[in-house]
Amino acid sequence: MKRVLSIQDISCVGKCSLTVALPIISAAGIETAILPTAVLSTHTAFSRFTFRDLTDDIQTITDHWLEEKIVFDGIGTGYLGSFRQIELVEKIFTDFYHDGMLRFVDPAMGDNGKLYVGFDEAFAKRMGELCGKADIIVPNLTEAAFMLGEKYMESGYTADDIKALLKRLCSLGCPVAALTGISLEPGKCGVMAYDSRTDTYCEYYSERLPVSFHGTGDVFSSACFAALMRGQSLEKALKTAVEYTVESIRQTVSYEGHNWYGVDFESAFPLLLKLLEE
Ligand code: PXL
Repeated sequence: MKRVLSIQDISCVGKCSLTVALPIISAAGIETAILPTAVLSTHTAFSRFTFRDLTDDIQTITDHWLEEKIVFDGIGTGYLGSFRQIELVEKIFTDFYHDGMLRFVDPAMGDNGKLYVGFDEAFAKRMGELCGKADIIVPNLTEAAFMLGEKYMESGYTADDIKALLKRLCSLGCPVAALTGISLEPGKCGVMAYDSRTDTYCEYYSERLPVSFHGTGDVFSSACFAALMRGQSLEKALKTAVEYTVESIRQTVSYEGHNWYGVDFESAFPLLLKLLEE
């Protein structure tokens, strides 16, 4: 069985970060070790939340793992709360690196043209440096713009605009970049990726649902990371992650009493398992 490490916060209620990554990657049949960077009562889109920083525990935990000679086939990161945490993740990438280990970075920092509460442009630039040390990154258009210090493209962009943006993302230093939340025609939404090693692009689009939910980026990145670790090609992994995310949103809206803070990714597990067999 493959073993991965997921590094991000635990938002106790809110369906994002580790409470999404752990169940999704585990359901994909992959042993999922976790390194919680902070514990929050909820994610930061709630009007109030508690926050316990675990930065000082990170290195004592990873030192123990090194002592135990624990090996990971992949390391995935999501929301990170500080410059120091980014620095510690870079050290983990170095300390645990071995040939073939996948470093997957979701620079979870913002959406819809805005950074989440607590982040600024300097932090986004620093996250860009972490992206340069990854094997694959999966920003949305907001995160890409802030990391590169560019203007956010809300709409009206072309496929060529996205292709050029993907090349600029790879110039951060990562061989592969995938941009999420791309809509090139009405009613469709998906992802386009660029592999700078082969100078090739791939893309996958599905139905664009007329709703927006928190946590969908984390659902996408967890499923994409899991699919790659299961050995799917980049192209297949994008399809798996997009279709699973869309189905999670469909499941959420099909239930009248659904919450606003996250999607029902749990109800879409049967589809995830099917997609992973393709
Ligand atoms: O979904 C990304 C995310 C993760 N963790 C925390 C967040 C958010 C988004 O707002 O607040 C704490």
